[in-house]
Amino acid sequence: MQAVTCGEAVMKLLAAYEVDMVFGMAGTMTLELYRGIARTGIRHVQCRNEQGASLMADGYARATGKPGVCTIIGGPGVTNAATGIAQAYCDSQPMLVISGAAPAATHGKGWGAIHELNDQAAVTAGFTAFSAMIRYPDEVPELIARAYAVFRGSRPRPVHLSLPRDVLLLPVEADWKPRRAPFLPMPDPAAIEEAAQRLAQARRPLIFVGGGAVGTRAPLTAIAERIGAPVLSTNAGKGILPHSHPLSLGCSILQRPSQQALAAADLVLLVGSEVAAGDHFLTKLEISGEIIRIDIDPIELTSMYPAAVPIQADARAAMEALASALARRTPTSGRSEGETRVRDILTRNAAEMTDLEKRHARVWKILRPALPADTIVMGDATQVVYTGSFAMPMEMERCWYYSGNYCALGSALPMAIGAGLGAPHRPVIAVAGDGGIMFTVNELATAAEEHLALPVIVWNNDALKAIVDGMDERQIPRIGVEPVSPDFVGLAESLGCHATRAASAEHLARSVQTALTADRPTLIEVREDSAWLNA
Ligand SMILES: Cc1ncc(C[n+]2csc(CCOP(=O)(O)OP(=O)(O)O)c2C)c(N)n1
Ligand SMILES: [Mg+2]
Repeated sequence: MQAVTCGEAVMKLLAAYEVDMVFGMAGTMTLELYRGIARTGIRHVQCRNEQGASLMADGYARATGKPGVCTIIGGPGVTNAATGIAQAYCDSQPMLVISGAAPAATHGKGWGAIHELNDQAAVTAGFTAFSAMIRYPDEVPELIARAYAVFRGSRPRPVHLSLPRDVLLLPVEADWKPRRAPFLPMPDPAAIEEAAQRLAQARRPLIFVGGGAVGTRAPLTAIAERIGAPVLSTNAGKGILPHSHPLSLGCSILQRPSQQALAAADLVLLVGSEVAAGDHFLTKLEISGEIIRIDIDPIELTSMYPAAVPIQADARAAMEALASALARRTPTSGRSEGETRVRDILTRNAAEMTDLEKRHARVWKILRPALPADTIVMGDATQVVYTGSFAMPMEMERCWYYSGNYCALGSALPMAIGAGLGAPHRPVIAVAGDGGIMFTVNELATAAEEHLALPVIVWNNDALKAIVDGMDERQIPRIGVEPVSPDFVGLAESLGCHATRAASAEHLARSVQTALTADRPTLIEVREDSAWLNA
């Protein structure tokens, strides 16, 4: 075998793991990675800032189910990318960050090497499954195999490999090959029997599903219908049970009647969720009944919502086993009782909506019929998205993403770009506030360059409104929460996009539909004070 550089060998190995696209920003320290990108034919998407790269990789992972990959420089490349990596960590998304690093001999010396970052692996250790500084090329195949074991055989989370610029230049003669990832953990049959027994005996059961339960629709539906359990979801679990199902409470955990229903349930089946506060805005949800938890991560099973029946397993296998075990039992509670409870809770949820939430809901009511059912909606941390959690119905899973857990402003646009590139057959839209869009608005240039037919809704209330509301409520003077926004239409046009300001409900619907087939992204500004939103 003819020797290639370590940088090229890394990309060849990633291509063998079926990596077809990377999100990155080149630098002199990572040039050899780019030789590998060129030789393997992997598509390179050039971000405008590494924060965009990591968020695009996250969006790509969500849309494809495959790890999103970043190729970035060390030092500022890594610190810029930190936000997207940390978000993927919070939301259990697979991501492989391949970064450069200063030459190995300079590490820890403080010599002022270019892009010097003291103990770079430690910088990302807190928000990755593992972060390793590679010293010898021979370490690469094992560490990449370990990364894929995390992605495919456990709770997926980001992995960061730092490759010093001198290591990237070293010759590699061996032909590196992918290794098999472990199978997912299967549920203990005794635990499934105990869970089924308890569910059959429950009088007022409730099921709560998160992102880890994606892919469990069939057994979830069977279990819910068998025991008449209302099904509540987190943002990440939205659409696993279709919104139109008579037992679906959707993602309404922000609403008080749904919170009360959860508190009053005598047994809760909690699947694939850490029940993050970003989904309900409370310090802790009240749950008085016992909890049966299914989670791939054993740490979760003893967390702040401890399980009476802790089942460590792949959610799909566990739910299928549970559905079969329940089919052999006669449940205490029936389907019609559950459906009556759901109707009652949804009615009370609707009655408690504020005027502002009704205005937000109107936006979603216009958007829903304008968007195909399989549209991926990437939501930023804006009030219209918080309301969308419960007001935007989803019939399919993996279509609604709001990362309330890490809650980083600016995530929606790059995530939408990554999703659009990863799943070109799927419609994708981004929704961000006037504050949030400014964090990553530069990536409109990336989307334009990639000719993405991406509608980008900017919900403009001339404020960091969520914080304004908090200050007003606590009678704190409004400091630093009413930034002057640019002319969004002019800004987007200068970055190579179409742009418009919605002038009516019909105009908004039409603009979104046109944008979904356009030759470039379209920024659509929607002003909160639009008179037509009052209707
Ligand atoms: C990176 C980051 N910085 C600060 C915050 C705190 N924060 C949460 S919501 C918010 C206001 C966002 O304003 P905008 O995007 O206009 O949405 P709105 O609340 O007005 O709907 C801020 C500053 C955050 N979530 N993320
Ligand atoms: Mg705002």
